[in-house]
Amino acid sequence: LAGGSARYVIGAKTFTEQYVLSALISDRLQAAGLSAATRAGLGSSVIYGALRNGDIDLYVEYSGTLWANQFHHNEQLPRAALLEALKQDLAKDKVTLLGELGFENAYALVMPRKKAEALGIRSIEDLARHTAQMSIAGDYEFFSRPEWAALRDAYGLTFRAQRQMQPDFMYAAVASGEVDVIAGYTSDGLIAKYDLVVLGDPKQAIPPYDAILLLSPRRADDRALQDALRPLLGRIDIATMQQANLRASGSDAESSPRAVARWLWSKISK
Ligand code: PBE
Repeated sequence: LAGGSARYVIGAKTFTEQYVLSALISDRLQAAGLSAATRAGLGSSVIYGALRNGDIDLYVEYSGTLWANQFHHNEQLPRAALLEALKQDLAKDKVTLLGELGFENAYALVMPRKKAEALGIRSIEDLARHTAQMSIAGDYEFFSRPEWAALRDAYGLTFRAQRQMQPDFMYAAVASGEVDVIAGYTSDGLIAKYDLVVLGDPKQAIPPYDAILLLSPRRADDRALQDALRPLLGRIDIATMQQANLRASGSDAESSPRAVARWLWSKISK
């Protein structure tokens, strides 16, 4: 969609959940009589800057992403404490954190359940003893992000091969044995569908990743916008988001981001 005459521009990153959530937001704005357009395909390294500059008006971010990548913190904090600390960073940029959607979408190391059981692997600590013989796949951002460096160094991970993949394809690749481990997303429904297991992170090297709604400085006092968005806050739990993402991974008409966004709204507005 072109941004031309629309009053509000919603930003979206480069994976399925973001297409669904931006469609959900767009529908909510339109239902409130506010015109909206979406600018998709903004990677994590540019989307926050676009919001701060006012090139986009709002988007869904994840707390740990900003914490590690934008504000360069390496301190480990629990979910609520990290959000509080993040608010201070955002306030300096005059960016509004309107609230949480209710679920986390964290990076997690994921592998087939059967293979993990056969090798006695339950945590990343267990995995570390095997990585010299293993390959790992991650999305196009993962291996250049500080979260990966922190994880690799905390556990001494030394994979023999490292591949970048479109996130939707990672699950089938690890299920079929094309790669041994993936850096998956915990809100993806495909983890359960392919009988994969999320490995524990006892050293808490991976931060919490609450999904949060951010508004540009220009929208800090925009009541109409904020009232339209408030019904989304705290309403999307992890099971519901996983179901939505699973629906969106299909290829029929019901799987389009807009169709899934409407399904999601029907679930959370009851
Ligand atoms: N995440 C996990 C990434 C992608 C998946 C939500 C933390 C991010 O967009 O920041």
